[in-house]
Amino acid sequence: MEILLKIWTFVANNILTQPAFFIGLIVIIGYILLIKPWYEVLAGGIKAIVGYMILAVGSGGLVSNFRPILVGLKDRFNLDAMVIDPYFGQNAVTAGVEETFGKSFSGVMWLLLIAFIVNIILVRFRKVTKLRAVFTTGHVQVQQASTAFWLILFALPQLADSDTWILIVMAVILGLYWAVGSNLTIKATQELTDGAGFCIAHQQMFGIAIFSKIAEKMGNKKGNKESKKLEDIKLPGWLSIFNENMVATSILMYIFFGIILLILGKPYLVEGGFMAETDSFFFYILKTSLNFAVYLAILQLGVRTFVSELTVSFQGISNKILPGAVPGVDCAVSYGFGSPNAVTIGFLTGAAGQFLSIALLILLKSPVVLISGFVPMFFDNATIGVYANNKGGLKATLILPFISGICQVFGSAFIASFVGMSAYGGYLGMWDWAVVWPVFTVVMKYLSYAGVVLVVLALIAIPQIQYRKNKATYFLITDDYEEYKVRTKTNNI
Ligand code: ASC
Repeated sequence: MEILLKIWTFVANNILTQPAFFIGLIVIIGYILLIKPWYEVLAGGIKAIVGYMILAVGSGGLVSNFRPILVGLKDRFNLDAMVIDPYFGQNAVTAGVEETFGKSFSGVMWLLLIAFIVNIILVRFRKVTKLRAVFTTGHVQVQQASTAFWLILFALPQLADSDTWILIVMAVILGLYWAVGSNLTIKATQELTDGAGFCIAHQQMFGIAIFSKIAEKMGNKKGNKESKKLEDIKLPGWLSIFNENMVATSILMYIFFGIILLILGKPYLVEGGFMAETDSFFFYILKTSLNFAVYLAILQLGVRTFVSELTVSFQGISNKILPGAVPGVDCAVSYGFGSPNAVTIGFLTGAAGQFLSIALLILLKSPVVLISGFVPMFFDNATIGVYANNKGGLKATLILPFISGICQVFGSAFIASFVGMSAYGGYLGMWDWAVVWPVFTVVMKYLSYAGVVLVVLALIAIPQIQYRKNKATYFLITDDYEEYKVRTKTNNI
């Protein structure tokens, strides 16, 4: 037993929570199952791992450059505010969970093991469960596990007495959330990527599903010129420079971060060690904001490097061991598809929604004030922007991430103060955790174990409802996307 746990801990630490190696392993297994020659297995594995690592350089660069700038606003205005961001959320759990509940969560590795097995079993029995997605983004699962630990203990404090019971309740609810959430993103992602064969396993899965549905309704209005997709809009004259993503992103980010950096002011930035006294403020702003376009380009290169390997190799897994399964990957993978300008616009309108909501919190003298974190502001809203554009064009890309930003702020302010996390400076803040999990928490708080049963039943019911609404094409969309396209066009399902 001891040795098994050691092996598992090693695998979980080095592979399961490291998406690059997890995806690499999946690609290698997939190619082996497809009986490819060894050198193709090796080459595919390397491209998958390096590609994912490139993506991580891009997303990590964005986070490390821009997170301190946004958080700087809190210090600059001496706000007693919590930050909505996974990093601050995790710190808040570490800082406060022991004090609040008298215990901390040490069972993360067990949770990942059980949840992973549950996920595989649910997909293996897809005929019954209607679930098709395997979660591969372990780093967000760890973040979610610590937040869920707090939320569930808050709702059911009696669970604190038993490590086994808390583990079981968490594994069931989280495992289902992962399987059901990623499954919910399959249709929109297949349609975005023209059948690339993956879906999203991240922190805004319900958000993607809900906003894609709304965008579809917005885009469907016949003769609605504004619902043109961004990639089909060709701006005239000098505005045509915005047709090119790198130029558009650079200019827009220069304005956006330029304003924030001007608000922070040179003295603050010098004192904080961001820049030297002798540096030119103008060039500092220029360099910082252009870095955004640089990291975005790196991120997209990473996606291009590994996605085709994953698509091809996963056929080995879905043909041989897990029929009809699709891998769930990081939301940033979607930035390699559709219009790259949707990434930028989604981020900016999401930011506008967040800033407006924060201003309202301050004006209304809310007992909790929060400040935007970069990860929810960018990764949620850019993702929602990409999906919104694909279904509803420009109008949806402008409106839906804006609404998402509002949900993130008010939802997080509510739940973090309700459960007492705001006192410890942070909350996860991603869309599902600002909207869906607060609902789970309230239901469980007021109905206790009956609430747990209700949440579980609701989660189980979601794929069943999806299936019943589209029986003819539900499995076809992953099994044979070309055939799906033919059928949905001709039958107009
Ligand atoms: C998160 C998180 C990150 C990013 C990354 C996006 O939720 O913790 O580091 O999103 O996964 O690519």
